[in-house]
Amino acid sequence: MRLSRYFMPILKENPKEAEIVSHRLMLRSGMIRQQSQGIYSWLPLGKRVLDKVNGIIREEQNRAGAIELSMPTLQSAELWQESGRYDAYGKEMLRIRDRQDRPMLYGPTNEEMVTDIFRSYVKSYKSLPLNLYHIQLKFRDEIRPRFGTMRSREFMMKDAYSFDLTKDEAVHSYNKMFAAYLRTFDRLGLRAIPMRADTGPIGGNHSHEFIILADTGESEVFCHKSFLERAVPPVDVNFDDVAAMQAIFDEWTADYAATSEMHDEAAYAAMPEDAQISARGIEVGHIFYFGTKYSEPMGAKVQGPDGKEHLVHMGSYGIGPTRLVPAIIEASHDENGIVWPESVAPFDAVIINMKAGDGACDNACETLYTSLSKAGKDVLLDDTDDRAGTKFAMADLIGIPYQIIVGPRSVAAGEVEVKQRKTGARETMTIEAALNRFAG
Ligand code: P5A
Repeated sequence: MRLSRYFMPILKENPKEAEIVSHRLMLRSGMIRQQSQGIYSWLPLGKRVLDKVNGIIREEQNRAGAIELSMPTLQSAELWQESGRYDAYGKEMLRIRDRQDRPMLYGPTNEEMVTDIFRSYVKSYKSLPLNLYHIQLKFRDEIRPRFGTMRSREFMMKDAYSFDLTKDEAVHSYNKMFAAYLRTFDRLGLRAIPMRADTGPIGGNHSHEFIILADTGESEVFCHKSFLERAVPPVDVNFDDVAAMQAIFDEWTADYAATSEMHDEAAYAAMPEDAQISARGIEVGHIFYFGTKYSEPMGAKVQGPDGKEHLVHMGSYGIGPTRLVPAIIEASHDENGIVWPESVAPFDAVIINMKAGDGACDNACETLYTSLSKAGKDVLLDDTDDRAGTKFAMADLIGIPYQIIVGPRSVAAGEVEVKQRKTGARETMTIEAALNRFAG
């Protein structure tokens, strides 16, 4: 992408409405724009990051055996009347009427709709286990939307729904998602801690929130410090191995970790004092097992091996991508701007032309840009005629992991300078060496 032809509206001033650093940096770097209270456009730079986050979520869901589909944002009220949640959900649900005066709603979640899909097609235990997910916008008319996309009214969710014949099998499905979440957050460069949590309007009595520790987090949380060091499941972990999945769950739930709603002061106090962490956290994921809460009122049954009809046992599993992006920034920034983990960076590298219009600089930039693009890398070429200082500040602000700096003096020697955003480390190398380093 050539910056001169890109759309990245950088703000020079600090936006006044932003109370936390991630919100400020997302606005300043032109990632998002508020359209009305709690409703945001994702501008091109932000959209790139969001897509990378969703890509990682998708890969890990697929690896764990979940299957992607796409359900609509608008839902008919009828389904929610069947489950009994239409009245129970309260003011957070945006209720709409269509031209025939039929009650509709903008989905805050999809348990009812996916249960309807399931009951329409699946009739036998032989089709189980089944886990269906989508990555789709949701709407919740939050009382206090704030901190940009951290708590918005329209937001994106990856929501997965599992269906099993028995409770034991449903527990295995839950454990699979639990392990997939550990891998997902790790790949996003985050340390997420699973904590016992309240189930709220989704229901059931077995649930875990995945929490990132951050001073600006909205939840009050308590946990053992062992979570900060624990290794996540490896890429080749076998999701079909029931015992292995249970062992991962057991290992990650052995030590104390709970949100304030589930906090047990006595259990917390029983831990050695130097192991206690009492902090604030951001909830980036939440998983639930709720048994037959939806299958029963909605009649989602399958024929079992005994020839009889059985209500299916269900769970649902949410991750908030539009919350994860600011959560990653909260965890990874410095005084100059964002420091993206490589896995979600909007571009792998930015080539900074220090003297646009200078033949040798332009040529070197073109060579680097074309070769790296051909190698499948996402590169941004700063080909504008801004001052060098402005270009460096912009590159730092938007947090691209590597800056390849092309200036007249180094180019005359056939060299460029490479700066790592995270450490600030600089290295001079030949253009060829830079190509080899980044094209690989
Ligand atoms: C699980 C999947 C559910 O809705 N039903 C389907 C279950 N869970 S949840 O905890 O209510 O939400 C799941 C995740 O969505 C994100 N999230 C939000 N992100 C931004 N703004 C919001 N207002 C918002 N509300 C929820 C969170 O990451 C949450 O863990």
